[in-house]
Amino acid sequence: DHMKDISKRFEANPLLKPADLRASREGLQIACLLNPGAFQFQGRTWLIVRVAERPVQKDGLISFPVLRSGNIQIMEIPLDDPELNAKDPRVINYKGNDYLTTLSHLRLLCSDDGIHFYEPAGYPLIHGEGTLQSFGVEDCRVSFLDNKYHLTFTAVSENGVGVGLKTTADWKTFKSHGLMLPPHNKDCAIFEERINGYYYALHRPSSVDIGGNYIWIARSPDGIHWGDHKCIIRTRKDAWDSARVGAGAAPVRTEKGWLEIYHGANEQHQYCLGAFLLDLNDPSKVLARTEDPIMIPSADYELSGFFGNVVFTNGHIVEPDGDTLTLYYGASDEFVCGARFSIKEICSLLKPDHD
Ligand code: MAN
Repeated sequence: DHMKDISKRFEANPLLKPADLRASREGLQIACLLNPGAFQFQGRTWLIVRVAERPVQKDGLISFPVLRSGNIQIMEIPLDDPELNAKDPRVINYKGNDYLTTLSHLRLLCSDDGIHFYEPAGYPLIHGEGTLQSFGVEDCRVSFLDNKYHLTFTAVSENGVGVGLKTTADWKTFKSHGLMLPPHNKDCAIFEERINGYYYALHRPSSVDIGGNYIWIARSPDGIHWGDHKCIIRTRKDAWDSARVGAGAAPVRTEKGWLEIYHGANEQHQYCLGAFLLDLNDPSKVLARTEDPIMIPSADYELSGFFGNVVFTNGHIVEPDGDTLTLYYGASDEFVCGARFSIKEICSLLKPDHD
């Protein structure tokens, strides 16, 4: 196997596990703590983690929470019900309808050293709101531009999986901009600079028939209305990213182009990380892409957990040296972890794209 993992995992991994935080309500327990967005605010490093909760499970039943008018409704289904399919720990199908086994909200954590995170007092939890978020909010990317933090996150409901947008300047009051991109779409990251006057975003629509789980780019004159969609990164046959690809956090500006860290999964649902480079002046042009992954699940907390064999990122910090990328990631869909990369080293592995 020639594939090389170039990450330096934190010795303190996992940084956070479900037992480290308290459930948001009585009767629920935290099943997974995962996929954090990352940002800097008031001189500290912050994570906005996805907290996935479910009721304590009873013998012979599967139970899961759903939001209805701001209240939690618990659904309970006998495990031997012939109309139940509960093979995937993340999603179930009952009577032809899909549900999530857990309900996610977003929670803020902060730290002085980027390693030890705690819950600061006085910041709200971000719960799903309304009929387009009744199955929760997940996997938030945070982009800072126009003196505001832009939060793009997965909004899940019986209507589908879409991209929600909120903005905030103080992390205490939020402006909701509703659904930025309709279902089926997720893994959306807004660039942290305008390019030739336009806002840009990476996103990942999915198609059940022709097409697949590919990364697209869109642009917007105002950061609210998006168009000019282009498909830029596709899955590669027989490769580590053969089944799905999706953007991580906002791309990093380098001399050679916009560097994006992305996740790719294969048919066996193994999730690795890779990178690609976009033209600085026209980011819909792909210049290069890594052939092999730059990070592969290998630590025990990445191999087994709620959904094993997964490293997934949607948050990072570029350190003041300009080369160290501190990447925060979800391991096994259960833990929050950290790893460091050299941006130069990632760039040295990029190969011109001939897709
Ligand atoms: C997939 C997984 C789940 C997630 C749903 C909805 O099934 O990533 O963890 O809850 O999509 O986004």
